Amino acid sequence: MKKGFVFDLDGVITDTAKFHYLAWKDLADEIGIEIDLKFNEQLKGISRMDSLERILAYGNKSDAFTTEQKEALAEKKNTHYVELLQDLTPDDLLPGVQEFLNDAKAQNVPCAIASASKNAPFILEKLGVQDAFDAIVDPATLTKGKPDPEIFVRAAEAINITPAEAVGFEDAQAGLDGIKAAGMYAVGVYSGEELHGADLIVHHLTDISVAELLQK
Ligand code: B16
Ligand code: MG
Repeated sequence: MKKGFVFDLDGVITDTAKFHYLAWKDLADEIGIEIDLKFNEQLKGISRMDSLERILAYGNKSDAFTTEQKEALAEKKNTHYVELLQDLTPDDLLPGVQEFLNDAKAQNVPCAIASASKNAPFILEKLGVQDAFDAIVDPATLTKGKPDPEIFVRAAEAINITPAEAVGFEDAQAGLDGIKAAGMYAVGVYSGEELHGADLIVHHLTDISVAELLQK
């Protein structure tokens, strides 16, 4: 019997991966590194600085910048990314999300966000669903990023349930690995890339109900 839900944001609640990609691609172009959509899959669920490090390693430029320069590059990408987020509206919620969250609220099932994004509160506000969540883990307070289970354990704690009592939702392999390592029931949200180790795979939240998941 499950008692609460823990959601990843990008790829589960909304698709911000396309904006991350545009902003990273622009920055990578500027420093002479060519990235494509296939490479972008590796950045899903990975923190901003770790994403930058992966791009630099991909272009054999890991040692070409100082820490300060890397911070400035990450900041520049984020400024562009936040510009791209300005036009987000509730229409950008992925299919079934609004209905699922309404249902959870109606049944008093607590919901938390476990996203690597420091922009999560702003994105949820733009989508008009900030009140649907009882907690948002602040990724700045974490010692390790996904696939470490820390963010998921902290999310369960924040809604006063144990990881074993939680259902976690993720679209990225790093996140799914974290959910399983935390000891939660894992729902993989399929977005075109193969996912391994999920207890259940769905295409959209329309494929499952709150009542059904609480029985798991
Ligand atoms: P920010 P999630 C992740 O969101 C994205 O998938 C990943 O591409 C991004 O680098 C990370 O957030 C950090 O985002 O730069 O906004 O802090 O999938 O964990 O919801
Ligand atoms: Mg994600």
